[in-house]
Amino acid sequence: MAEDTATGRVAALLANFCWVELDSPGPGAITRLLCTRRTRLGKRGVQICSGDRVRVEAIDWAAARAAVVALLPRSTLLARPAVANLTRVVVVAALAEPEPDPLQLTRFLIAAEATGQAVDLVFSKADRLDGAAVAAWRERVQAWGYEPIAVSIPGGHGLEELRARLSRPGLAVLCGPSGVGKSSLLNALRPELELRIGAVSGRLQRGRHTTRHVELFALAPGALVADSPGFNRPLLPGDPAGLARLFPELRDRLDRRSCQFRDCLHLGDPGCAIEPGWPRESFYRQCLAALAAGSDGGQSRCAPGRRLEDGRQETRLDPRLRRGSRRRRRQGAEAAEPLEGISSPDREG
Ligand SMILES: Nc1nc2c(ncn2[C@@H]2O[C@H](COP(=O)(O)OP(=O)(O)OP(=O)(O)O)[C@@H](O)[C@H]2O)c(=O)[nH]1
Ligand SMILES: [Mg+2]
Ligand SMILES: [Zn+2]
Repeated sequence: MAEDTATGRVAALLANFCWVELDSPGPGAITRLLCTRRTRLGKRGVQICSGDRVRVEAIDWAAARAAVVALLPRSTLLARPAVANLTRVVVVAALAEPEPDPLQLTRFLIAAEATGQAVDLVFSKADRLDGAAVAAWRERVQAWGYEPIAVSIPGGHGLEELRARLSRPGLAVLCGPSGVGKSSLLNALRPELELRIGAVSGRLQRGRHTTRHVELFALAPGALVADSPGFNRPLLPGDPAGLARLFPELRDRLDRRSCQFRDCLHLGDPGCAIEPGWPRESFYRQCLAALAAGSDGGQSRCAPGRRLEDGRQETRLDPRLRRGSRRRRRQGAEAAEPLEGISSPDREG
């Protein structure tokens, strides 16, 4: 490989810059480069996400800087938090502070299932409820098709089980509302990370949006974990007919028996394989209604990147976009122009 080009993985996105973790160390054992980038790669509108594999050029090894020039093909994509090439989604819900909201939790799980990757459910702050209440939540989500890991950081419960799950090769993404303890979990698993955490506050005991961008960390050889900013309302995937298959408890039944009509929405129609009265039925109906009302589009701002999967080709960056302006370069990595593209939605409530 020529000296001024290399490949690596986007470990974190700042406003106009990203950190790229190199596939193999460069001169001086450099493993990370601070790279200029634009939120869109070239005219096709492809946006870089954390987790993306990229090619960098114009490397200044002494300054550990370079420019991202191409996006390598993606295998998977989570729309929000925007993470590419993930292999596992870990949905984190607190058992208290903030109290679990089963409809919101269902939306997080739907978004996770839509990636087609492994999905785990973690109940955090198990120390805040008594054993019977924790068991009640466990049974509730078992009926949804999930075997949750209940974790208490003060008591150390569940942490080793979580570590084992996250140490499998691949890229796992922690996601969930603000204040549920995602960064705290990573600190408990790897104290030297010293990630910023924030107290919950207010009547609803909401978090304070402490984590501001997605960042990848190594937990074991070949095992990366992404911390992400909390948010409240994941979008639903756009296709109403596909929604049922994102509920594991329905998917199992639909695998065994099919409905009389191929486009069945499982709302009590004749010949439907799904018996009415299942535990998450009202959430399913609310999600369908939201899709029908058009209040949910599910279209990821990162979605154009999917096109790469067909082409299996690098997407070259328009040369005019390779470098930020001189003004921005002088300002340094943190003080860039207002957030655009995929960085901004993660900052909403
Ligand atoms: N009692 C208790 N508190 C916890 C536990 N885990 C985290 N917390 C507290 O929950 C609060 C929020 O923790 P964070 O780790 O900042 O939450 P987060 O999910 O990363 O939040 P955002 O970055 O805003 O998305 C902090 O006050 C933590 O101390 C736990 O197991 N038990
Ligand atoms: Mg956090
Ligand atoms: Zn049906």
